[in-house]
Amino acid sequence: MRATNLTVACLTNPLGIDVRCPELAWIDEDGLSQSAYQVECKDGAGATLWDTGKVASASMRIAWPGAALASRERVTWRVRLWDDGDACGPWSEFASIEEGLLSADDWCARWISGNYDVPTPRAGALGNFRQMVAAMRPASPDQVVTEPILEGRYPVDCFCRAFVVGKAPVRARLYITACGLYEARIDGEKVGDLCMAPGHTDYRKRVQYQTYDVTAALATGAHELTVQLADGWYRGSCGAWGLLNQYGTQTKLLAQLEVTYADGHVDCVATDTDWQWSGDGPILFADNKDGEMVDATRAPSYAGHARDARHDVAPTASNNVPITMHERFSPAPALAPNGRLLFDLGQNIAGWVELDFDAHESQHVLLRCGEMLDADGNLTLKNIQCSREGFATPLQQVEYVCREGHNHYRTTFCVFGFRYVEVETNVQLGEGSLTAIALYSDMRQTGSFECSNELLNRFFESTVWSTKGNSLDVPTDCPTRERHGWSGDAQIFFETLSYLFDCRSFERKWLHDLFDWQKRDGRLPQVAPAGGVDSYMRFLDGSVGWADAGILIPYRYWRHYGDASVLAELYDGMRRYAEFMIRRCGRRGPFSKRVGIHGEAKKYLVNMGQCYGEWAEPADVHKMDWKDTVAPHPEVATAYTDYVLGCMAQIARELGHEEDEARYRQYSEGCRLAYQELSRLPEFSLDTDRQARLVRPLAFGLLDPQQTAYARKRLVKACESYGWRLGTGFLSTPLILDVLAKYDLDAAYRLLENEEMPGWLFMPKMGATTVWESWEGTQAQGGIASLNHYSKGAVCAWLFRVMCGIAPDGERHVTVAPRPGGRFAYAKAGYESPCGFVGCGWQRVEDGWRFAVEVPANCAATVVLPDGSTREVGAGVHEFECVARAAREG
Ligand code: RAM
Repeated sequence: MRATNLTVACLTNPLGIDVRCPELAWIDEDGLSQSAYQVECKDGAGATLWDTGKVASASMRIAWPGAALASRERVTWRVRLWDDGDACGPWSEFASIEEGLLSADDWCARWISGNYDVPTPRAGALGNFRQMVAAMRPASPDQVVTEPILEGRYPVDCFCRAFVVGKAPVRARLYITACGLYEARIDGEKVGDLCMAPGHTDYRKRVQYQTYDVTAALATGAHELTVQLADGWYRGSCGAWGLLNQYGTQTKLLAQLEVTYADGHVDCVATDTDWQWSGDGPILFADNKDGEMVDATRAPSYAGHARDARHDVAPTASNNVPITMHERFSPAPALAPNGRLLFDLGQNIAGWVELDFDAHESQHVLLRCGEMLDADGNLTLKNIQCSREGFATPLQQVEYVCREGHNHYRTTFCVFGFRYVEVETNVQLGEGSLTAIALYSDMRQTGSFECSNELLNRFFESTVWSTKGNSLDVPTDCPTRERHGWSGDAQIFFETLSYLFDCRSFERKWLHDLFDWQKRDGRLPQVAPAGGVDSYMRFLDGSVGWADAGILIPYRYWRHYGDASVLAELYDGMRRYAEFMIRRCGRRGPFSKRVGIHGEAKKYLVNMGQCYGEWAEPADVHKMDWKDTVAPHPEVATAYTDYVLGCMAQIARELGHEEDEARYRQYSEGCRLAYQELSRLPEFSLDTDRQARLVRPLAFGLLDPQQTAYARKRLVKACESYGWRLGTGFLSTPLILDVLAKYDLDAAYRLLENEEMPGWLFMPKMGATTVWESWEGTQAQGGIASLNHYSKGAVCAWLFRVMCGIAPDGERHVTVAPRPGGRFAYAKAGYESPCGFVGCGWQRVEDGWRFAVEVPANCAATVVLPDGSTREVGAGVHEFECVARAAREG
């Protein structure tokens, strides 16, 4: 038996983390069960730092047993295992850990900026609004940009520092970050493969630095470290209206190159005012959303010097996977009806564009990226743009001026959401000259699914693609219009995400973004990191279903990964949010309508505070108007307060906070009582065709037995009367199949297999390659609707957990309870859990079903078959058959 996939704080061979006592974990291979392990850790010189010796244990992870790691410390470690027969396996390969700079004192570098004055913008929300209306960018998407440098925006800063390496170094590290986006090069070669660094945080509170191993780039001799610095999220456009200067006005850079020699001597090249600077490089304009203007005939002069800058936040490591380049698409161009070149990737992605071609100096290329074609077959950005007279964003365009000879362009400081690229140019661009590159946080894909319904397979793939397109250091709603870290979207999608990808470090980083925002009253936001949120939306911070992410994601993280450390890490903030929820109980606000419930129940009714409610049900089920976001939603808010505080009680119990547990339980139960009373009122009656109204209380167990029985029947009737289409909105769509499957599996499958709008399978039927924001596609919301919005893909968790029955429950154990049904001939799902691969597939046979279940080494599973029979099995592949009731004929 041997250990593979060695990880440190959920990362593989991390370089530059700041976890001083990281957890170590591995996966067992070749064997049934582990009886003991030994972990050995060595320092840089190969001397043993600690050795656990043979430890009789089946655990595949250990808390750091040694002394806390120090700044820059690099160690290697390996594992060997004993199996159930006490046979000792071979040592694993060595894995490594290297700490970054752990304290502010480790930085000798100084923050620097470009040497130009940036006027202080008008402060506050109104300032943002005016700025938005003042619209300093080019007008309509159809207008060719002619002005190279736009008012109020600055070209990319170019910094340069020459240095000499006297003798061959044994180790060289570049520690670097920015308020803005940086790209560093040594002697013209890009350092590392990270993109859009240093990533997205609220830079006023948290700045992430990266660590690069640049030893191989530094032979003895003269070198040049150059860095380009762009606006990025820091002062470039954020949110639907592209608000500027969300975190500051002056972009800044901090870099420290440490070159270590064999004798222990360290040379340090650090940012200071000696660094050369100029603003005359090839990138004249760069904005995350609007694109780039590049003049390839230009090269930076570095004629000036950097200026001293300040930033009072000590940089920290992100301890997260980086944003990197992934899939590449090189389609052949076609001629669009408007006479322009059109490249169709065949897949909607978020990413970059790369061009390779020959041209003469001053020829040009203008390309524009979008998700859809209009009725004539030409590219349109209508569905993703917010526009007003003379202003539209995102532009998602690149204007490129060629140099003589070969031209190579690749996006550096923006990201586009697109399937189509439209090009206007006077150069020859043929097949192979344009490549689109998907860009996303480098999470390992862990989930796969396949079944006999091709549309469902395509919907699943669309969900995977929407996940990729919306994982850019932050889980976003869409990669085009808003690009916000919406807390509601992340909350409803978390379970699906945790099957599809190893999202542990990614989500943990984002939870810090969420709590970075937290207000003194405990409120959590609708969007994190802060920034780009229009002022009229601010009242919706604290909305149930959205802000609840601060409790629901850590809760589900713990449940799914069996790792409670996330709870302990965030508990203070979670508790403050729970108290914020509790304070809304029994109170009324200015827009609260009277709800006629009395006595004890009244104390727990949540009829205060704005919230999104169910949000975005199909228009013929509930047409939203402005009142939906202004008035409280007592039904939704009371339900979520019960559910979230119920989760919080379990968390408090796990962490041993007994008083808290009792308090949250009391409020959770009180809310349930209030909900039952509310459901007896005519205006909140359970006699409704609104599916969400019935799904919610059934999912959260809010009703008394009589009400429950009624609601169950009524829900089936509601589905029936809506033609077995989905009538739920944002919050209940991920819950409806679970609710139905509990007592009427056929009903769940009928809804899943529905191909009409609104329905999941309607999207692939219409050719979608990513998940749409609206059931109606772009027909909804006045035509403004993203085609790359993962939230409706949250149903995929059901495919893993119920349809194929894979439900991780704690370390080294999984329950596998597949529930075949519908018109499916077969289905299979695989999930690379932190303990190894779990698979379950089923196939319809003559009089029932045949199942295959795969359990990873050193794990056990409880297999529950549809006939109710249960078996405990160990590692390996197991096959079962079971006679089933007659399946619904297709
Ligand atoms: C939309 C977003 C998001 C949702 C909010 C309330 O604009 O796209 O999906 O969470 O509104």
